[in-house]
Amino acid sequence: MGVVNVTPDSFSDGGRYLDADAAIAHARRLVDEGADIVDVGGESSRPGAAPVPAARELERIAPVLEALAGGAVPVSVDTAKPEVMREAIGLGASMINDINALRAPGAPAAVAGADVAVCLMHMRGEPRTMQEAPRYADVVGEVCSFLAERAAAAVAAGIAPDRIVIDPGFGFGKTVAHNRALLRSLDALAALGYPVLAGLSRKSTLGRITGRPAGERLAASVAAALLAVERGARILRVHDVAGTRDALKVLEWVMGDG
Ligand code: HH2
Repeated sequence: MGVVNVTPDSFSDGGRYLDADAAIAHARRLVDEGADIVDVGGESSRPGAAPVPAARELERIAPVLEALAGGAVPVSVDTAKPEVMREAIGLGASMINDINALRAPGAPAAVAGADVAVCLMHMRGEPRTMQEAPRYADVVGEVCSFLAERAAAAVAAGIAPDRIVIDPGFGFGKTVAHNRALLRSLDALAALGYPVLAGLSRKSTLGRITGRPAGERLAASVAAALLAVERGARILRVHDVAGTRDALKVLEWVMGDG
């Protein structure tokens, strides 16, 4: 899954693809590099980010979605707002990627009636404050229970289980130690029975480990992506598709029997 941030303030590429034509060209480049899905977002969720009104978010993503929907790969829309979900589905989105796991009132209903996939992500708190001393007694257990509960709520709202993807939400209300525990135990999430999406690309934990700024975390991101796949991740949300693809080919070569 290649990331297309149509935002002025995303943590690693804010402002680069705010213009619709630049975002569309970037998305097409990611598809050429081997993305199977593109994930289009109009609101940054970096720690401390201010919320964006639904109308602004839609203004940003609509032209990009219109240009890409029905094209070579399915388009996912990264949003937590039911009104944006509904409009995005009307414009041809194939997946709703909700960092809030459909907790907003009306969000399950916005998705239930449409033939789209949904990603339910774990987040502690909200982006504005989520990195203020997050604490867990058992981070893996708590994330698993949360995702199991949100998946059950989605099914109860009429979303078929085979439309659901789950995600531990690396960096969303988590310290470096929490992210490590979750990556180590990703197979526990996979055991819930839903495909697992992992988003570690360029994240600050990788900066803490390597001492590198967001623009220089390609090697660390690719390493984290491979570790996630080995532990059961089925979808990787990444900014750098070409490098990740090459690494996956090597992994497939080692694991395969051809
Ligand atoms: N991470 C980000 C945004 N959306 N969605 C899912 N399902 N999982 C993630 O890990 C995830 C996500 C943050 O990355 P990015 O979009 O590059 O930054 P920003 O939120 O600043 O736009």
